Amino acid sequence: MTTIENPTAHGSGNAATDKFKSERVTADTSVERAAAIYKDVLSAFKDIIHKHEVTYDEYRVLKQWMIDVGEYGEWPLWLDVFVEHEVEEVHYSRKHFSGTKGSIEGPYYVPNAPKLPAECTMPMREKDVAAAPLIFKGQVTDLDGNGLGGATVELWHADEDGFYSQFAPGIPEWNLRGTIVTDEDGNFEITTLKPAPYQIPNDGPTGWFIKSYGGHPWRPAHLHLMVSAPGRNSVTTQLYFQGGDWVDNDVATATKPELILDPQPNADGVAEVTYNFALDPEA
Ligand code: MBD
Ligand code: FE
Repeated sequence: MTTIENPTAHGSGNAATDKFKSERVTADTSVERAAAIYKDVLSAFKDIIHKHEVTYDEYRVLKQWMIDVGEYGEWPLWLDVFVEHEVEEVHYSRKHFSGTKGSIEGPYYVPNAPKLPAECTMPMREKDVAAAPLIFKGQVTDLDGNGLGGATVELWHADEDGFYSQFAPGIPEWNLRGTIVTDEDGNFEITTLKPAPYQIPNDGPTGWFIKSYGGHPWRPAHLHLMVSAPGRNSVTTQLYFQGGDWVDNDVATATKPELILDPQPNADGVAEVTYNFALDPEA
């Protein structure tokens, strides 16, 4: 694991790049399919260059920027913010899924977070305990509503300052990360904290890119989840908060109306919400 010296785009970017590189990925794309895709990519580039009469200066700035993105380790960040959403939509629709909607994984998932029982509190520091607590409960089921005992709910999210463990310095390795195992009826009840709206790291080339077109770097407050059970399709998704800032204007365009929580105070005054996950059969 890389040591992150600064909570900067460069620091988190390098950590995300190292994590991604640790797994060598492949795809079983045929030569014909590769040819069709690359031809369309290049043809789209060609059309854009002609349509906007792109200048040599602009071309060189692009080249320099792409080199910078790589050197800062920001390809996972930039791609997941600006491109992953489209791939996720296609993934969900081409398999004709009808269970819980997915959303993008983003650059900060880490597999194999420590296992936690169905009723649990997320690993957190004192400063996290002092933040706004959230009780998040629900059931993992199949498409007919049958509970799936022993399903896993992997949950990871940022702290109040917008930092993810393993991608910012000085945070315990598995802070606000866990693999929750549902009880025999598929239920879980997790105590965590309500994350705050989140600025993607923007002091590097991804931030320069956003500034260059007058955009903003914000994502709404969100929980990341990966829900799995034997024989079922795993769903990678995110949950957001009703009425929260940036829910309607996410830089990563990854919100969906089905993925919005509306926690209410329980008898103890703690924000509590129920959200159930329905998993499609394995595709
Ligand atoms: C995040 O936390 C995130 O969820 C995405 C999609 C991109 C950057 C940081
Ligand atoms: Fe995130």
